Amino acid sequence: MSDYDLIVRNARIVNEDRETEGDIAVKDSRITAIGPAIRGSGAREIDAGAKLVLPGGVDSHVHIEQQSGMGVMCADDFYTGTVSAAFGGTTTVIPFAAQHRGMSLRKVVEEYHAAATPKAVIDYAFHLIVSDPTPQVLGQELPALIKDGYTSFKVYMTYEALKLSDYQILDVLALATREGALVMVHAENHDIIQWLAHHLVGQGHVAPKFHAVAHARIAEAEATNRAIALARLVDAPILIVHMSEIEAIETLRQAQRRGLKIFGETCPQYIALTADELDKPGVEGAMWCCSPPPRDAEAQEAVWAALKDGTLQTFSSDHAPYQFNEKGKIPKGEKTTFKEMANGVPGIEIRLPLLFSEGVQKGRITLQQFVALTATNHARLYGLYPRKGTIAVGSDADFAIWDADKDVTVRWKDLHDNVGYTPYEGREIKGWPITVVSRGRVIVENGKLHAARGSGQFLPCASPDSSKPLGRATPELQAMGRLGARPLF
Ligand code: DUC
Ligand code: ZN
Ligand code: ZN
Repeated sequence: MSDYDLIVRNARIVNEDRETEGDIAVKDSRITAIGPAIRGSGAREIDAGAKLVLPGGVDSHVHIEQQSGMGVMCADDFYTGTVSAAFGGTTTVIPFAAQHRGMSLRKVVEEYHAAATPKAVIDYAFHLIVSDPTPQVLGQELPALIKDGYTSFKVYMTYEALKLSDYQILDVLALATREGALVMVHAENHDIIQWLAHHLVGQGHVAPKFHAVAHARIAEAEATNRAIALARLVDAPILIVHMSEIEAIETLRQAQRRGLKIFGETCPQYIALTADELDKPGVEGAMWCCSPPPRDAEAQEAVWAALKDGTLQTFSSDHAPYQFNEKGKIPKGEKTTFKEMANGVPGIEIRLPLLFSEGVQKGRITLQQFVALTATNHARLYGLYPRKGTIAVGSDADFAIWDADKDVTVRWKDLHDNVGYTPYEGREIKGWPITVVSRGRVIVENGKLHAARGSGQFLPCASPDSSKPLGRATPELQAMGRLGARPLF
């Protein structure tokens, strides 16, 4: 009879705050001991050969088996999406349960569970997308869902079918502040985009490259500033997702310097792609179309600076998988205008290797920052820490052994998603996770999957650390109170 289920020996263990050398012992899915030369035996023992062992990635922005606002279904279901994540060293995903107008959020959540339960191979939580904040949703459904472990929701400032008015966003922010949830904001000014697009299309400029023109930088900068103002009014913690743009990032940095609980996320496409990629013959550029769009080298440098100085807390994939065909990216084939293309790029598998290669190997960020940006900060912000996001006694045994010297030329045929292309085809990457462990199960080894469909578990989230203390009376709310108005929350 072994003492442990698994022992990984001779590991270089890196957490967000320190690096140690030693062994990791696992029993009943959790880490039960960490230290030099752990005594006792494991039913399975792996010699890490002094290789890096990093926390399993937590990808807190993925779209899986979701219908987009434009009605296009993702190419990845909960099986292919989570398998692809696992091969890239990610052991937890937080996809969206997306409400479309007229739907009950409770019903939406049930449907996403029905889709994920039989298929997911790694653990998952859910954010909610709130597109219809009716009195029923605000008064009953959301407070009850927060108590049940859905403690983060995304609101959109653009996309016709999803966007909320500032008034509606304030309703959602006030509720989040009161109930202990984190609101994720897609910050782009809808009218700027619509106005530019209208004039571009009117002049016949419909090719994919004009998507990047219509989704102007100033649209992101303005909406970021406005989202922060709305959050300030009610002292709500927010996270601005997929940040790509210099001025918006600087606005975020200044808000944080003022002590506001405003967080920021960026994604692989904003460090590794530029708008030039959309400039291809015909509609081919649609493969690089996402919102906000990739920008330019100067914006990439601003993103790197913000990853390094801590302005951006999370590096997520925003995996939005659409095949390059009429059911996906280009609903009207060669006739598809940039306004009709499905928005989003795949990246769930490449997220960690790309940041490792471009960030750690090239000296732009440290290994500890890499761990914080890909795992620990996600777990903290979304109420999964310390169960996820760290290699520590008592935490779930989620980690990956990395071969930091492995050279990989990215080819879609070697990835595990169902998209049919990767925007990173032909990129050279140095460093890849070679053995992946999820709750003590060795789920990826020697290029093979060893996890059954449906073996991933749902993770209810606690209220995020960021939401405490809640609802500090802001000057505006205090002024209302002084004049005799009832507290709003
Ligand atoms: N933009 C989003 O807001 N979501 C999915 C993909 C994208 O490009
Ligand atoms: Zn978005
Ligand atoms: Zn997204």
